[in-house]
Amino acid sequence: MTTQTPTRVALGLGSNMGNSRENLDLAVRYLDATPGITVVARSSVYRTPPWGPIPQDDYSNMCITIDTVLKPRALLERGLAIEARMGRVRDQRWGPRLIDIDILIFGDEKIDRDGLIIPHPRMSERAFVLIPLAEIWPDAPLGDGRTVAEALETCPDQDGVVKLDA
Ligand code: A4P
Ligand code: MG
Repeated sequence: MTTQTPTRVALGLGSNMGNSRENLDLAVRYLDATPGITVVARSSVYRTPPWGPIPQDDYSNMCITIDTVLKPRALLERGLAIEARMGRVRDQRWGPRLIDIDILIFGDEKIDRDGLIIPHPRMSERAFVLIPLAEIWPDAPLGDGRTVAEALETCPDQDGVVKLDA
């Protein structure tokens, strides 16, 4: 019998449409219900000012760690399917969204193939990713030799990221 060793993965979740905290909860439940995925830890939820060129409402952001036997591409497909099932419509890049599921770190893999990029290329400058991730996996490798906790030391815009009550 062969057993697959699961890989530790960090996911970033964001929402700024509808009831964003319920949207985050539902996405975590769908992920945990997926065969081959076990949710290991979830961060607090943070209210975060919108990053990027498009004026929009504040986000709720959080991170989770999972153990998974899925391959990166299959995990991406699962995330996209959950986004679609929850009713996400893609129009504007960086625009408002009901739910966004980003693969931040997949073990120590580095991937840049067919539109899938891991580690997530913009995570190391984003307080709304690093602050929640540092709560649950401070030693996570960013792929540039730094850990999440180390990158957070020099990360801008941390003041706007506010932890919400549990
Ligand atoms: N894709 C490639 N690599 C990955 C990966 N590692 N994880 C592809 C997930 N997806 C990945 O994403 C476009 C495509 O990227 C996906 O179909 C997938 O095949 P998208 O979610 O449709 O588009 P997007 O999210 O608008 O683009 P992008 O570049 O992922 O945007 P970001 O960087 O995620 O920014 N402000 C706050 N405060 N909080 C936020 O969460 N999010 C964004 C979106 C903007 N401002 C924000 C937040
Ligand atoms: Mg995205």
